[in-house]
Order: sequence, then C-alpha cells, then structure tokens
Amino acid sequence: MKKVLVISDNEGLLNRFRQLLEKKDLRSRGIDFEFAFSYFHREMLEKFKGANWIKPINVKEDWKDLIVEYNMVFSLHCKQLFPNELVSQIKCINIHPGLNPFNRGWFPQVFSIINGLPLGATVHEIDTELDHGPIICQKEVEIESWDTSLTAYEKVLDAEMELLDQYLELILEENYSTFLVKEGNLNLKKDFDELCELNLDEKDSFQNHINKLRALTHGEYSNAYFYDKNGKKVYVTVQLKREES
Ligand code: 0FX
Repeated sequence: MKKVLVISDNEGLLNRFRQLLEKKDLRSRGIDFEFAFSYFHREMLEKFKGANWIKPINVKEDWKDLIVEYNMVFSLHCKQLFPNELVSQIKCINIHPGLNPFNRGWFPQVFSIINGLPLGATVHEIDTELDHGPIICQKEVEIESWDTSLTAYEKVLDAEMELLDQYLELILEENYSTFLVKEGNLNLKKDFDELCELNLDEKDSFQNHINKLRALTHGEYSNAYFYDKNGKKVYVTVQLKREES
C-alpha cells in the first residue's frame, strides 16, 4: 500500500479534496491517504480533538517520522514551510492558489487584482523556497472588472480542484513532467497587512482606488480600514454589480 499524507489548513478545500478521493476510489488501487493540519491551527485543533482520521502536525519537528511513514506528502494550503530534510527525501507536492511565478506567497488574488499580474492555480513540487519549485500543471483564471478578492478566490479554488481531478493519479504514479519558470515575485503576510491600512490622503486614479478596495473585499473579513478622528478603525468594503446583459 502506498501511503500519502495530505496536510491542509483549509477545511473547505480539504472537504472538496476528500470528495474527489471518494469519487476516484484510489484505495482500491493501493493508495492510502492520511490527513493532517498545522499544530498551531486553533479552530482545527478544537474541532478535530480526538478525531481518528486527521491529526495535528509540526513538519519541522516531525519530518523524520514523515519520511519513514509516507511515500509522498501534499500541502493543500498548509501554512508551514516544509524543511529541506523533508523535501529532499520524499516527493512533496504543493497545491497553490496562484499562478506561479506571479504573486507567489500570501493571498495571490489580492495582489493580482492590484498589480494586474496573472492569477490562477499551480501544482508544483516543493523545494525550500515559498511556492517555488518545478511546476507540474497550472491553470489561469480571468479577473473581471467586477471581481472582488472573494469571487476571484472562488475561481482559483475551482481551478485547483480541476487540476487535481485531472492530474492526481499521474502525480501519485510520478508519471508527469515538470517545467521551470522565471523567478517572479513574492508577497508575505506583512505586505497584505500593510495594504489594509488606507491612507485617506493618498492620491491615485479612481481605477486604482477601486482595485485596492475590491482586492480587500472578501466576504465577512474586515480587511481595509482607516482611522477616524477618535483613533478608531473604520472598516471598508465595496460592492460591485455588473449590469444584466
Ligand atoms: O488557505 P488559503 O487560501 O491560502 C493561504 C495563502 O494564500 C497560500 O499562498 C498558502 N499556500 C496557504 C497555506 O495559505 O488562506 P486562508 O484560508 O487563510 O484565506 C483564504 C482567503 O480569505 C484569502 O485568499 C483572502 C481571504 N482572507 C483571509 C484572511 C485570514 C481575507 O481577506 N482576510 C483575512 O484576514
């Protein structure tokens, strides 16, 4: 039996991945999947306390066990950087919600809406750098003028699932080729946090202001804000509606 570990800090995506596995019935083909999430993920720790199908994991500390126990490890939006000792000894695959090499790192669609760089989903072998390494497959998604972070993100998740549907067996059999791309750019959490504080005196085109606000509009999240005269944060979101055709 081939053993594969899937580490995910994104429950919604993990559920979709498990549904895909059910559909594909890979167990009957000798592939056994196990699941984990990051040891610091508070909500998942609480929710999955005592669960027998998923466990918390610290990849920096547990890599020695992982290379013995598993044939392959998937990062399905796992919020830990895999150490060199792990990625150099077994095949580790990342499912990334961005179109490498553009806007690697944190929340790619937010940055793509602002800087106009392409957006999509990428499945790649993991090396020691963030969202970096030989690419197995990718799919671009279109950002429309009325998209917010949320609607763009939903398209990216769909693209990730389509790629997994198409390539999962080939990846598991290690029957794929890879390609490299130029270096591109990387955004970190602090870059996102900096974007969120609006400077009310900032001068820019209306288009750029709209882009910034829609890039920071993601459902219920309180992202963009300014300080009012009492020093209190006031959160801002936008609503965009395209005329019916
Ligand atoms: O799981 P994920 O979609 O992905 C993130 C990174 O973007 C990705 O590059 C990395 N490989 C992965 C491990 O972590 O992130 P999330 O579930 O925390 O957030 C999903 C979306 O929600 C995000 O793209 C934008 C939005 N969001 C999230 C938070 C926490 C906000 O708009 N504000 C927030 O404070």
